[in-house]
Amino acid sequence: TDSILAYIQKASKKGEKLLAILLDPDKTTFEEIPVISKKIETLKANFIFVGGSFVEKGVTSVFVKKLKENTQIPIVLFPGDYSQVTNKADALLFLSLLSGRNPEYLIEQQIKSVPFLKNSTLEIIPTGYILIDGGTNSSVLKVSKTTPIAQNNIDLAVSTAIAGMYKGKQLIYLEAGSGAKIPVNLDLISEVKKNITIPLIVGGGIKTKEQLNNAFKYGADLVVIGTAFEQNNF
Ligand code: 1GP
Repeated sequence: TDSILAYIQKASKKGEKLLAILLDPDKTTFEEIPVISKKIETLKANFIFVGGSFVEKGVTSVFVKKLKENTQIPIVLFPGDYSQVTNKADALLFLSLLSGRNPEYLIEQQIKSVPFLKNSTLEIIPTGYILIDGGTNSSVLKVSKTTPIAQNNIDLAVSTAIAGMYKGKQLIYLEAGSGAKIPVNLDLISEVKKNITIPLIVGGGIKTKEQLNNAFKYGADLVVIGTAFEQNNF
């Protein structure tokens, strides 16, 4: 079978759009997992992303194990911290916060994950993570202590994405922050998409079907929905 990355690359080439539901183990109880898994299957989501900014050590691995008992949908780790990495998942977005200038999230966290990863079978996907100002002081901003790129600074967003591609990232993730008031603006999505040849993930603050379809239409290959799913809007 295809790796997760190959699957995303193929879909992107064919113009097939992918959906990921983000679950934060900090906000979801183990008891809810069976019902939530059913709901995600009904939505025909392609992936379940698992991660959060404040997840306690050890919780993610139990959480993913329980998810695996309830669904076959591939599980991709989207960790806020290296301590969330677990072998129980299928793949790991190996994130570098390219919009930020905090070495902790450019290289330190990545180094800390290596003693675990070098003995693991997880698929590791180099991902350039770019924060766009979503109009809220999101957890990513608080935790990373970085400044997001302004929604109208399309040139900077594009150059950051291209630099990420040149650095060897296999995916670019445009993030407005979980619970963002303003999702990534559509022109920014389309300009970034036009300028990269690797698949594009978009997430943060997408609350309606219309916003989802627009993100796809303007160039997102994969859209991530967390908060709106938790609030039963999807
Ligand atoms: C956050 O992009 C994801 O990392 C999803 O954001 O919770 O706003 O859907 P939401």
